[in-house]
Amino acid sequence: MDLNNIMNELVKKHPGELEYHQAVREVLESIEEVVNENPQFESAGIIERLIEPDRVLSFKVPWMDDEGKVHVNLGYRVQFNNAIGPYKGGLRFHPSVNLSILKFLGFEQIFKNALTTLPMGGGKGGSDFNPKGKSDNEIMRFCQAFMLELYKIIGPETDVPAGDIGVGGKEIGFLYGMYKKLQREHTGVLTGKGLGWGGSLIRPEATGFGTVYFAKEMLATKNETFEGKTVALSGFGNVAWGAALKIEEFGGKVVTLSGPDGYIYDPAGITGEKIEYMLELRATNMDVVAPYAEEFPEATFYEGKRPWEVKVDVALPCATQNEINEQDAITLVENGCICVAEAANMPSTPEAMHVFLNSKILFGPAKAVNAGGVATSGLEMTQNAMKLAWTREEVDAKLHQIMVDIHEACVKYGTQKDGYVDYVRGANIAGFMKVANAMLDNGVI
Ligand code: NDP
Ligand code: 2IT
Repeated sequence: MDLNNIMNELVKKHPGELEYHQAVREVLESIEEVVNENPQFESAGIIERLIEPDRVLSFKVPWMDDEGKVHVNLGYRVQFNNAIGPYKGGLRFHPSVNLSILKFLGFEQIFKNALTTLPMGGGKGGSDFNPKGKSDNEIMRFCQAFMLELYKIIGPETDVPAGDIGVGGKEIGFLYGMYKKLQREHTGVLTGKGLGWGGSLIRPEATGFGTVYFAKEMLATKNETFEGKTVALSGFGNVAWGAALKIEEFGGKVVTLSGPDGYIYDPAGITGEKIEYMLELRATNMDVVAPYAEEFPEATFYEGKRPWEVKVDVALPCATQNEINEQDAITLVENGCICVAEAANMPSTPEAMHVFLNSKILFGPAKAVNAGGVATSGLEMTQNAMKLAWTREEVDAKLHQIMVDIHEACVKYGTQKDGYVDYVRGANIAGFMKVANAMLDNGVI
């Protein structure tokens, strides 16, 4: 495989799509060796077919605000690869959303979903709609307008969207309502649904819980646990919330969270009611964490900064892509951080990732670490198909087992000669082999 040539061609075809190039390059670097060992992949054009989405739907979303003014946003769905199951992946509503970001997310999703062991292909969608400061009625009208286009290409056996940044239970409810009206069917076409209309227990907590289950396995390889460890979290959304709950249960102490305005350092620990306060803060739709320090005076707010300067044992980025740069990574390592597990998608820049890998600390990449979210979406699809609901304990036990299995797959494919586990390589190779073999079996399509 000629990696540089493939990358040059990709960049030429899709100039300026930097996040997409970044995600593809990372995977190709990891799998180069196994591709070279398997000439059947090369002759079947597996790499060239894998790095280009099957199709992209792009549409405009006109909607009316509470004052009667009309706005036009852009909407997308990237159906990347369905070799092992229906397209599956979240919807992101954030002003930064563009095709490059959705293609990077859709591409990552292919391998992440393969790692879950469940039959799901990869996809992603979203809009540059900014939920910040919008009323519930405005969000409802936007979601309805978005679904008026999206419904044409999704379905419970075709493509099953879910939440991501800016899309939680409320938005899924509005989207589902419109889909149901248009298609006149009540099926598992979206995941992250409310418990009363087809949702699964544990789905809201799943990404955060799964992250901590995975990090626990990583720590165990060094005979370590969360007990007594300090943990830095970024973000203050759904994923950060679930992670904080589970870290508290495992005896760790979360000392930071962050938003676009800066970060909070709470040396007393973000526990109990403070974790619930995080959700309240998020629900205000105002994109700020500063009020936390007013509510809990033992905490300090650092404006415009990121939490990676705080001395901690474990770091779990839970906000967004490229939120840890090279200098942040150096600071974390110099401060004695022993484990970084990516709950957000692609939160470390390539330079930061190299710092972590070169210093041989435990480093878990997003597609393995945060796979618990989509895995539980897969469990929601199973429950919908069976038309029954599992208990909290049943779903949690399945999620836990899936994370243990993903960890094992990473160790199997990522252990180096010196015994160091390169989880990036492990996750990329394990996910790739499954998808590539399915593509081979299905012929050139
Ligand atoms: P939420 O919208 O609930 O929270 C996202 C958090 O990140 C918010 O605090 C948000 O603040 C912050 N954030 C977003 N963009 C930026 C930015 N540019 N700079 C600083 N902070 C930012 O989303 P989730 O918790 O669902 O998602 C968090 C991460 O986890 C994302 O990377 C997502 O892709 C990933 N993920 C989510 C899964 C899920 O099931 N929800 C599953 C797997 C991964 P604000 O909105 O104010 O900018
Ligand atoms: O990035 C992700 O894996 C998600 N946002 C969850 C996707 C899903 O379909 O549950």
